[in-house]
Amino acid sequence: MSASTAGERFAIGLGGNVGDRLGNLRLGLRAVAAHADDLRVSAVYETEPVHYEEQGPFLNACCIGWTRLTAHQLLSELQDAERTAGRRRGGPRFGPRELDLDLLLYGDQTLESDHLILPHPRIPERAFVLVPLAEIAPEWTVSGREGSLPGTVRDLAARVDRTGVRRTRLSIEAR
Ligand code: PH2
Ligand code: MG
Ligand code: MG
Repeated sequence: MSASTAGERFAIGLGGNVGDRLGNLRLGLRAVAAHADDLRVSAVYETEPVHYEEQGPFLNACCIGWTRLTAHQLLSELQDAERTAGRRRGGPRFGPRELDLDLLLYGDQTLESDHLILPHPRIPERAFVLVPLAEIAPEWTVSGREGSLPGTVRDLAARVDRTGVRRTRLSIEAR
């Protein structure tokens, strides 16, 4: 599938800092791949925890692709994969997790429902999202929310503090 065929473009952030971090990211990517065409995957980064610092470092990556699922259907698949990786709800907000699959962008859709906000509200402040995403989708415009200006992923990535975000030689791409 591509821009000329049916479906919508999505961006997903993958992360985790508990258990087999790389294996869990790969599990998450396989779950996404089952519903995606033209999947592109960033490098894997090791990143210092933000928002809640009493936890170990994360592995983070991003992927983009095209899907025929709606945003809510895709979200439900992501949550299934998080559970398959062993993640259970509870624990501190922003705390340790086996696998986190965040739907970051879905076309140019903006929405705010109980379970899903698009674009993901914390994209502009998160180097662990913007640095990998800028590798694969620098031109994608993130619409401004709550009075903030829209900007491309490249522009947002250029402005964010990337301290604590290290590119690794690890890969989660299916070989
Ligand atoms: N996810 C969080 C909280 N903090 N820090 C890093 N470095 N990477 C993450 O994926 C992350 C985080 C909650 O989703
Ligand atoms: Mg998250
Ligand atoms: Mg999440």
